[in-house]
Amino acid sequence: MRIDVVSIFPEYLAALELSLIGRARQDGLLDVRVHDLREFTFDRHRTVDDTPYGGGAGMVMKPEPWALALESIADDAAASGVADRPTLLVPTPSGEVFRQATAAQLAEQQHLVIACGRYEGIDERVFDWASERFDVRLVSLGDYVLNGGEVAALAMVEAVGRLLPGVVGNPHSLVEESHSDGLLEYPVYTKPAQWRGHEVPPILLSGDHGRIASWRREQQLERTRARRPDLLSD
Ligand code: 6GU
Repeated sequence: MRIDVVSIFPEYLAALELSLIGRARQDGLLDVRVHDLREFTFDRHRTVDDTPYGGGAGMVMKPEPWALALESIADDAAASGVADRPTLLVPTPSGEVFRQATAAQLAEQQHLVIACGRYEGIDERVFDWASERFDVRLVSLGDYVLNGGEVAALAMVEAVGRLLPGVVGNPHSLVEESHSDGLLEYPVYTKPAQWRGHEVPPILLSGDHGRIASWRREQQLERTRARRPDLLSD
């Protein structure tokens, strides 16, 4: 899979060189390219923002640098033989919520482009224009506000990247984790069995795999009821 990320803070994305995703890139499983939006400006101050039409607080990202950046990425991908229509992901608190199912859908794509906005957002016309060449999806991490799309881009690349074949060493760990079956994960324990006056639930030491499996399922349901009842009702 190829993922291009466009940002005015490309250094923010340096974390994608670490850990599982960094390894996947080294192994050639994931081709991540980070671009500086300011490379697509031509004035002395490399301006990417301007005041909003209609008034109001803050600044809006100008459309032309985005068009030039996205065009150059789409042209390059087409020239390097990426056949599929790319998906343009736009992290924004006004998007649809990014869920495990979203990550799973995106993991099927050949090419993702993530447009990290700052300030009050990107001129809306960029999304209309881009829909000719991209499947455009505005996506939010949840109901709170971040200062820009970079932290969300990190989350999305990690959530999608770990679903690609070969990225997670033991693919079984993808099956038994929170949200993979619509429930929260069961609690886990390791040695020692007694620790600072707290003990491991004895059933886990019983060796009875059938009873352990049903205990874990009960724990999943109980936690989901307590912490995320919304997952059970919809
Ligand atoms: Cl995706 N972007 C921003 N800027 N804020 C957010 C978010 C995304 N998701 C939650 N808050």
